[in-house]
Amino acid sequence: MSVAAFRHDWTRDEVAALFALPFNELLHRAHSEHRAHHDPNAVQVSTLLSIKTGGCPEDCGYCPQAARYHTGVKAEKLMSVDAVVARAQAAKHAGASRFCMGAAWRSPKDRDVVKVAEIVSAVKALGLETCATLGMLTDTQAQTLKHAGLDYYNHNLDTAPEFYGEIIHTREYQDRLDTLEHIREAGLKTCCGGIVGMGETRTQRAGLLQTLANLPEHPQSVPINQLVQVEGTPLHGTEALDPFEFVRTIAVARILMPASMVRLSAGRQEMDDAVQALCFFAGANSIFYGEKLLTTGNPDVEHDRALFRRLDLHPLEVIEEAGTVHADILETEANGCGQGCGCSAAA
Ligand code: SAM
Ligand code: DTB
Ligand code: SF4
Repeated sequence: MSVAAFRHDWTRDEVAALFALPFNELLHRAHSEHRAHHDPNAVQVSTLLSIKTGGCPEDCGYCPQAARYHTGVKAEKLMSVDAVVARAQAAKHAGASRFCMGAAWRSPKDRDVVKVAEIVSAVKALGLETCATLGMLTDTQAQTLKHAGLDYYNHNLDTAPEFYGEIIHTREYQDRLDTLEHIREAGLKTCCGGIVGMGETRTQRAGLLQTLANLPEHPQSVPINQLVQVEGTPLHGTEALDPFEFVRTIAVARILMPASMVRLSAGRQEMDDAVQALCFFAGANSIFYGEKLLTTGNPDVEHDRALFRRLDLHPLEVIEEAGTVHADILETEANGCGQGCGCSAAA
């Protein structure tokens, strides 16, 4: 099916009906969709870096970087180009193909965007895909980042429209939709998803996925985060989501947005390996790799390498415009010669 033929007119009832399928039926449908559009054994690997940490004026109820909550996160200024490049180089060496840079801004000033554009160009020159998440952008800011070589912009809708006002009071859902439009119009690829486990109902989880699937284009990348509960944030202490409900959310995202990369995003450190395996079967094909997300923990690199080996997964290779392919260091170090045969010969 061509991308143009994908549906953008899902009703809430239709999405809710997918959530309500018997678990095995849902996973069968999601996995079949997954296989039709993706290599079921390939997982795209991104590394995150917080390039400007904490001190954010927004009040997102989940976020440890909001200045108003006492979470122990120390506010730090925007990192220098050299410092970010050193971290990007290390991420590439460890096997990441995409480098995602996050900043705790409500919306960057034009002079901030100029500095981030310089960082983006330097990271791109390493041969990595680039992604940034800096808050709300104007149309011209989005264009500046595109010209600098930015591939993806991450801007999450986070939850269903009707639940948004219970989690965030300092901006509107429409503000997010407006930035997403600026991103698309600038020709950037969209990375847009949300968080589950914030006390929302299943209907509201369906509402998030319905909104994402009904955007004018499916986001090329759809991060599904499980709430990382941080002491000091209003959502700390929220009742944990049943892990199978998280798997269902991944499966429904895969069915609604068949060609998108669905990222098993924040929350993996708190998740069993078996649940992660179910997520990969249900259609997740992207992860954050590296010990840290922005301010909270992620599984350590050795653990993820072992998980890839145990599940026979391999990192997705990225064909660059110039025609070169990223060195598959994750696989090389895990499997010896890099041919995926599991031998112990050096590469
Ligand atoms: N300030 C920018 C913004 O809000 O768009 C960019 C950074 S913000 C930290 C990026 C995303 O991280 C949020 O949209 C949210 O989806 C996710 N996030 C933040 N805190 C989280 C948490 N505790 N658990 C899961 N996801 C979280
Ligand atoms: C996304 O959807 N999840 C990432 C990334 N995009 C920027 C962020 C997760 C943050 C988890 C909390 C933290 O580490 O501060
Ligand atoms: Fe600020 Fe982004 Fe955190 Fe909200 S999610 S408080 S906008 S850093």
